[in-house]
Amino acid sequence: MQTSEKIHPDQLESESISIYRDIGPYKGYEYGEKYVTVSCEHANLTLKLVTPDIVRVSCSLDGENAQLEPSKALLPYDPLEGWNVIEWENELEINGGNVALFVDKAALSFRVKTAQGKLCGSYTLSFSDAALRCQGTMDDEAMIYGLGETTGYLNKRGERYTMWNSDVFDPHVPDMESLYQSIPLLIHHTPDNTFGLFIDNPGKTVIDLREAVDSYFVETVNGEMDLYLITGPEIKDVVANYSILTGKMPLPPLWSLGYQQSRFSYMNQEEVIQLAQNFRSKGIPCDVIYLDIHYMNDYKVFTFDKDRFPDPAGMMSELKKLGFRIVPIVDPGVKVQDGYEVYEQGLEMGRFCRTPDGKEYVGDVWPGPSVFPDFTDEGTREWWGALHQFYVDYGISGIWNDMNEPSVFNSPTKTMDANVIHRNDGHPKTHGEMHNIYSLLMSQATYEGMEKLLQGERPFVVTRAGYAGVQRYAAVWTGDNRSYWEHIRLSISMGLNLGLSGVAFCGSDIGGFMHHASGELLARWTQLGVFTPFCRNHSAIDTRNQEPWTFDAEVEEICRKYIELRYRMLPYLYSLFYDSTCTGLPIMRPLVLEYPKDANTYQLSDQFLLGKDLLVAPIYEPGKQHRVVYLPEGIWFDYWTGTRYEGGTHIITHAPLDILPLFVRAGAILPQTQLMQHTGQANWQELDIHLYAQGADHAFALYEDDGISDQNLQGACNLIQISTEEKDKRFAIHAANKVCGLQQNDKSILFTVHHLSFIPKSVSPISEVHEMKHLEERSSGWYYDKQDDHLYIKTQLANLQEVEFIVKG
Ligand code: MIG
Repeated sequence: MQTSEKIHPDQLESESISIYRDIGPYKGYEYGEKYVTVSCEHANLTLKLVTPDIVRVSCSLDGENAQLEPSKALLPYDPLEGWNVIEWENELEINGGNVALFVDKAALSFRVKTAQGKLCGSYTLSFSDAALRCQGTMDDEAMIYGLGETTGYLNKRGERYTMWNSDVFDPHVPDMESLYQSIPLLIHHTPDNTFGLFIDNPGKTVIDLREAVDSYFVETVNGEMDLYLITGPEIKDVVANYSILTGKMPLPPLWSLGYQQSRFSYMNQEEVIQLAQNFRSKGIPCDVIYLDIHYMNDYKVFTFDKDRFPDPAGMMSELKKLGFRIVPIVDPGVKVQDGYEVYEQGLEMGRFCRTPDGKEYVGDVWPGPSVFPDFTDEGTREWWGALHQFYVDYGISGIWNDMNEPSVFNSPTKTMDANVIHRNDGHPKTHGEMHNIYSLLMSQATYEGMEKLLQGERPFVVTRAGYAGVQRYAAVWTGDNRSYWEHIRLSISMGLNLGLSGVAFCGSDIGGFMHHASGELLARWTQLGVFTPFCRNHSAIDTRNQEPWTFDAEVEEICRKYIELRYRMLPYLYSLFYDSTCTGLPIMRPLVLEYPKDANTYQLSDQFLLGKDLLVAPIYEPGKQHRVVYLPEGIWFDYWTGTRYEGGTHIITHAPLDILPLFVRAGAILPQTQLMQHTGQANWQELDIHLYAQGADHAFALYEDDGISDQNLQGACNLIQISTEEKDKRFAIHAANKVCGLQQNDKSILFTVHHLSFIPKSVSPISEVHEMKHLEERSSGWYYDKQDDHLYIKTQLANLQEVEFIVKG
């Protein structure tokens, strides 16, 4: 324990003052079809165009060679041609794609402008004995978003981060500079322009937004700086462009969108089966149970403990009958033990990381002294991937990667020694240079291995550590939070910035990992958690149990109600996932993403949008039953009461324990389906499509496929395009059953129109029925319920068919 003595008031730290020098002056330039190199006194800058909207500026102090090798975070690209350089007296004007760089010859700083005349910052490079620094300007009114997984609030101005993946026991505190993930992406947002800066450096990278008021700086320690300037002008453009660089998530299997239950640890197979039966007997939907480290024999990965799990195959078939999947934890550390096959095989094949003297690097983790696969080699990734046959044989298709920073207990740095050599497919680098990407490569090995082994079924991987691009292989959960009310609030801004940083599939341990949940906390956290992309309740050993029924009947009922709501909303949620696989946009969105000109949204860290139609404003303090909600422009309806609000204003909403403040955008199209206890197909035969009138922008593409196979990549999917149109006393609904790569796609659809501004007199071309129950018996017809002001329209929609209904008042 530390006391206040740690402050040492009398020992003012003798701060070594580093002297920074400009890299200039300018010496000359050279250019080819696909690059421009500007050379100067102390460094070279090489410019390449990734797309017309993304310029790469690589700087190397090692004069000659500024042709840096991109890290494996990036998708391969072929630089574009078409550079044009104009030399002015004091400046060099370099034009390429939609971007122009103006390089100041004296300081070698440069300013970036788009062809549309939008300024995208000025950058100055300098260096000291220890670091290479890039200083970027920050406009007065600018917000800085992105930066992946960080504590704090939505806007990162005033903070400082060190990109260095770390396993910290008490990580979710405001002054934590290094968490499990490193995503060095800054999104600079002002009302009239947004642009991004991505720093591709898997080694230690400092990003300081605190020291200066009008600028920030980025520092690397390896004498290289690999920058990608990403133009906007909207935040959505920056996020989409960033996803061109680092990739998009593949569509996960539908079951991984279900509710998931975890604990460190469910100790034996009886407990696991009992847990599954509890969910079913209590009627709380759930798809997945996690196995934490105790399932293993001596914490050896790719084993089951014979006493605790004597019959994993039997357990799996029991769980399958109940509709459950298992996701086991797999850590990178491999126990050093003669006779342990994974260890012996890896040793013999030279798969583990080695120290400079050529010996296996050994560090302590759960299994005791352990060795670590060198995932930087393709051969090792393949080997590791293939080892998952062990799990696949039991019918497992999801894997949980933990401790992959990598965490090492007995090392002073708490990770692998910086001088460990990674073979990196024949281009050796030190661990210090590759630290942050180790986890990404582990997730890649896991994902690609599972993909091969599953033979046509989609894998699911969730990881704790990661680097930019991690979304291509894994979902991300935010690690060891605590059952603190503060961490409910925190999970929102963490999820929002992860989403803006390419990681759409993210979430936090619902109920909190360490510390002890209360019923009220679990109820509030579950209400929020069902609207986060990754929805898993997890808690640590020696903490109070927090499965939904472990408090009282009221809490259980609240958890059930909200988990059920998530299952009903799967068609909406799954379509958002699909959309993200195409656009790279997040699922859980800060309001600023949809309302970028509205300054009221710029610092909103305690409410968010799911897609663009649902606004979620959780309660995150004990005993609270009211909160302020900001509703942006347009008309909004309270999801529960239907109360109508004119947006552009703050409201106070009432939310007793069973109510999550939830608002629907007028114009929204919310497809829902029948409640199920676990996910089946993502080809829903019965759809309840809720239409909210009185709005603008009325279109939604409902995505469907079989939810499990990779046939979606071959076009085995359907899109149902739904749109509405409103004018005076006329409301038109259009639905078209499009692509039809799936064989059977006959639908029974019930539209519910909310908040029509008139009383419907006719709905052509169908006829009215006079009681709701008549609608249930028929295949088509309409019914208007005066009391709740809902218009119900029932129809059948076959393959490739289109329907249109005109409602008139
Ligand atoms: O705390 O595997 O973040 O989710 O339950 C030590 C045991 C290691 C950390 C993970 C947590 C997991 C736990 N692990």
